[in-house]
Amino acid sequence: MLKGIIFDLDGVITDTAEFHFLAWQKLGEKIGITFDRAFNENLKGISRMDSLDRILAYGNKENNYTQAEKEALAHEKNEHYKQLIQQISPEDLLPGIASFIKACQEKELLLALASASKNGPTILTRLGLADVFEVVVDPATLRKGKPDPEIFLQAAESLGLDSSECAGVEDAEAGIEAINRAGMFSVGVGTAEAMSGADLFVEDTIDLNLEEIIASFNQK
Ligand code: B16
Ligand code: MG
Repeated sequence: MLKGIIFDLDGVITDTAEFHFLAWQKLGEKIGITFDRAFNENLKGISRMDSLDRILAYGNKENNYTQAEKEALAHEKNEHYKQLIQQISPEDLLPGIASFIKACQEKELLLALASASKNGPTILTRLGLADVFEVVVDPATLRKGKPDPEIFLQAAESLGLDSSECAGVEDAEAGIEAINRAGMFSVGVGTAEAMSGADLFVEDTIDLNLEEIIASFNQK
């Protein structure tokens, strides 16, 4: 029986990708690396330090910085990002998410957040969702990022549920792989091609339907 839903943040609950892009772009200007929104797609769901490594590799500067210098660069990006996310409000919830969460609460499902973002709690507060999730996994406690299942396994354990009682909702291919490897029912938001690994997919958050997810979950 479905007892818990574990949500990704960026791309599922709200769209922070543009803010990440603007903040990385500003850092890129300083270190002489230019990239566009298409490249930014490669950074979705990827941790801050892994994102920096990808940007440095893209600019052929992967050997130009010590670990301490890279940490300073990642910190600087995060300072830009923290400024930008101050403007987030409940209006920035993706379409249909408020009613989907309400439907989950009416069914008394337990809710968790499994985001790679260390800014997750701040963003939830800005969105007016601070009290909605029983569990918010702290990504600083994880050894491995998505597609490793660790973040979803930790979310289920903290909810007091077995993986088989949970569904995960993700917009990134690495996220769907993480949910599947955690032994959970995977719900994808995105194109049929990108979400081909998901047990169920919708093209847009507005199409998330709890009854449909429960029916499909029960058939699996
Ligand atoms: P932070 P998600 C991810 O969020 C973003 O998609 C990714 O672009 C970002 O680098 C990562 O969080 C870390 O974010 O720098 O705020 O710790 O999709 O896992 O909710
Ligand atoms: Mg995401």
